[in-house]
Amino acid sequence: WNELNPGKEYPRNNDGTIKLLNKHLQELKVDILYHLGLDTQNYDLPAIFGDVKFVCMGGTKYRMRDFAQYIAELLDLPEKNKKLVNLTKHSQRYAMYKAGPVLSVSHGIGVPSMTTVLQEVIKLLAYAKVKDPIIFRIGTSGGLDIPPGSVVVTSFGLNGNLGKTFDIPVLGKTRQLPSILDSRVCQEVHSLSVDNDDFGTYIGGTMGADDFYIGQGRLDGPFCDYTQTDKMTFLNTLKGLGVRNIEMEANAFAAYTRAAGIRAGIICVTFLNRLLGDQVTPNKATLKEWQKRPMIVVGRYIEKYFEDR
Ligand code: R2B
Ligand code: URA
Repeated sequence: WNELNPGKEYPRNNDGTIKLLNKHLQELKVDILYHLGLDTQNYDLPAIFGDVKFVCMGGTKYRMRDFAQYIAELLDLPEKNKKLVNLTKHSQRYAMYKAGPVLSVSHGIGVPSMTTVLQEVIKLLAYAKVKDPIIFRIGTSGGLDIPPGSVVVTSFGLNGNLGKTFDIPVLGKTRQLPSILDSRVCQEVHSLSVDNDDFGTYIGGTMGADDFYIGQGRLDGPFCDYTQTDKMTFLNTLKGLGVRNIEMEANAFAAYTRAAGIRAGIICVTFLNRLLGDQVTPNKATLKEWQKRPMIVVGRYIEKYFEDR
């Protein structure tokens, strides 16, 4: 398991609500969720968010608004005819939309931006007394040896040193948190890929890099002191480890959701095949179309969850 969560099971209360593994929180009269622009005193969090079952996170505000709109239509929710409001508008950092039981939250680029909002979302879910939630990341990535436009469902996260951990300095010492995702969620999401989709859906490891350029072995950044051969050796090593795509959050997302004991999945579209190049060349319309693919795949999972109940 790990040091932040030494137990062997998901930390849950008997009713399925989340147990926060931080006893210091009990000393707070009010907890301010600063980046969400919410707090436990001025907002009735159970009334506003208590019915949430799924949280979907992704890089941009626009994409996450589109996703909330898509879910409202898919589940035929009353929100489909309303203008969705950004529930974090007081913070101005991120965006969060609610479509019935689905929260759609932007997280920006990279680990620090993502983990900041993710941790406040985890506290929000606990304060709102949400039961057994599942958190998805729907994102974009560079693929390894699969056609651009493919979807990857992440089976494990990998860091830039090829370890299956998220490494974070805490009080001057680096902790290594395992980057493991719920394998059932991964398999179930993948099983909902459909034969007549016009894209392939793959299961594989995802490297979360701390940089878009040299951190992902690119040759087109402002600095580069390695060769094309070095790059290819590295990408082929990743491929040999079962890595299918590279983005900038997967290992930390897997580690923190696991530390909190919340089931999670990562579903990304690939914008290019990194074995063939570094530049993102498809036009804007194509990229926009491709970004819908993780939404379609996760939408199927959410739709099925409510159909089966
Ligand atoms: C994928 O795309 C972004 C960089 O372009 C980053 O947030 C990621 O993980
Ligand atoms: N996002 C990344 O982090 N890398 C890519 O190659 C494409 C999108």
